[in-house]
Amino acid sequence: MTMAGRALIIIDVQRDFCEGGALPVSDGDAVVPVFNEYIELFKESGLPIYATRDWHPEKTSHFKQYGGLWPPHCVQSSPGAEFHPDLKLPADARVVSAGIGPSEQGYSSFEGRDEDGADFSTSLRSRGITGLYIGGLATDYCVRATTLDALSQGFEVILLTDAIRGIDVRPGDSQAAIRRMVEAGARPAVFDEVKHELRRASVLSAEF
Ligand code: VGL
Repeated sequence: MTMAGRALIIIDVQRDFCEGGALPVSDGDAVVPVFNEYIELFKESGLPIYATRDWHPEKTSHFKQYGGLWPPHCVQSSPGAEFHPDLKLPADARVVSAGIGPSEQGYSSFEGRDEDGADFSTSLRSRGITGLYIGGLATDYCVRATTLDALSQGFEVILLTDAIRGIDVRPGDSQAAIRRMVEAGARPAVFDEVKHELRRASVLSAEF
């Protein structure tokens, strides 16, 4: 098994989805230290890292006051749209923004674009990436939508179950989302499994 072609995908770990934010995900901050370990592991392995973000205009049909479901959150260039301040994103991480248009919901990162304006799928494929290690916020919305799109577009998905948290508008939504993603072909894994996987492929020095 070769690990080339794999990437870490950090979904929407932004201030507004964390404690004190506009749409806080319960225990959302808990993914930050876990991601910091994944980031070290992927950096050490020479594998690319993507961070996606919700990136809405002030007026969007995604927000309650304009017909949507949600309080205003992750408004473009606002403090709430910033990545969590403790997330140690490397300078060369690629950033993908979604939900940019006034009628885009942007749940799936595959509706988003990278800094060069390339859609997410093109951005990944142009780097030869075919396997995605996905985690982030929220399990039952953006993680779910992004994972299902990735699988339907032929990417392999490893779901990082120790680095996801959900909103659970209805109790059980996150558990149902995990079941759905696994049924669709996502393989669940936690940090130690991913670490051993990368090590077995010997892109990682044994002492890491
Ligand atoms: C999200 C609800 C509303 C997410 C975005 O990032 O999962 N959830 N907007």
